[in-house]
Amino acid sequence: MNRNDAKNVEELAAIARQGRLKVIETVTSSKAGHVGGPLSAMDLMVALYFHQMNIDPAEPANPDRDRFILSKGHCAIGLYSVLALRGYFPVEELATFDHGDSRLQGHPDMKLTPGVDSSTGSLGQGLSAASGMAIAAKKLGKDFHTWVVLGDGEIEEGMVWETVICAPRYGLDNLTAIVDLNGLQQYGWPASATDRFDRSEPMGHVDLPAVFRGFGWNTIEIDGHDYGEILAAYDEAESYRGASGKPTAIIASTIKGYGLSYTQATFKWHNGVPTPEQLATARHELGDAIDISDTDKAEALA
Ligand SMILES: Cc1ncc(C[n+]2csc(CCOP(=O)(O)OP(=O)(O)O)c2C)c(N)n1
Ligand SMILES: [Mg+2]
Repeated sequence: MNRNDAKNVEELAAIARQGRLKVIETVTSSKAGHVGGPLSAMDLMVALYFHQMNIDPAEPANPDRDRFILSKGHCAIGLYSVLALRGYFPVEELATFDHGDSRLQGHPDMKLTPGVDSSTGSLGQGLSAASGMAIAAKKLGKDFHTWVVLGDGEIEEGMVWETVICAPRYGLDNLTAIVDLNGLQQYGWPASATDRFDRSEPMGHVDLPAVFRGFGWNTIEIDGHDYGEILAAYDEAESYRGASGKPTAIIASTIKGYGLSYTQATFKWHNGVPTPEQLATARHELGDAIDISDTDKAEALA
């Protein structure tokens, strides 16, 4: 395994556009799935799978591979699109998404899908599972990094903070938590006086970097759609492994539904099924059938 497949910034951006289009096409054809969260985390996941992580799609169970956990498991179709484009299974298999007999269930299942390292979907659990993997690596003398993507609504779950508190005590500098800070969760603003409360900006009132730092984490803040910043943050997190004695938190500011005009910055596309017209708009905006092996074309589109 190695990082020989590492791509440059323009190639990564082109792959992410294709990944976003796969999300929209798949959700449209399966008539199910989430949109906003997969699109906000797409650049973060593309940079991990196509540049950062020490992985080999031909050996998804290699014990020395880097691990990835999509803790916000409702964004499964985003992960599946990245895994398919990276070669873990045929891109055509995406068409089976959320079918009863598919390997690609609505939430990730580590027993079904090549490349899925942890089953998720019940929010709040992924960081704990990841810290277990990171502890195991330390105890077994294994040389791998465990990466996790969490949602900003998800981190309202108390279990997340149990791991935030204890991971530094285990010296887990081989663990990186990436918070997809898109400012939205499942619902929006109060519709009436009897509505529950404002559910936007779940972490809007919290100084997250200061909180993670206070609990003893290395902390990095980035624009989660800027590949220069993403790659620099990943390199910094990797440089801490075996050196800092602390886990790393990357607080990534993102836009929910990023990359597509009608899904951007609205809770209304947390989930939903595009109409044929909206699918056509996505194909127009994201570029139909970009061949990611065609570097010239990818660069021209960047
Ligand atoms: C324990 C648990 N509670 C509630 C849900 C239902 N749920 C699915 S997605 C979601 C909102 C998540 O928001 P966020 O973490 O911000 O994700 P993103 O914005 O990236 O989609 C909720 C409440 C769940 N899957 N698990
Ligand atoms: Mg969110």
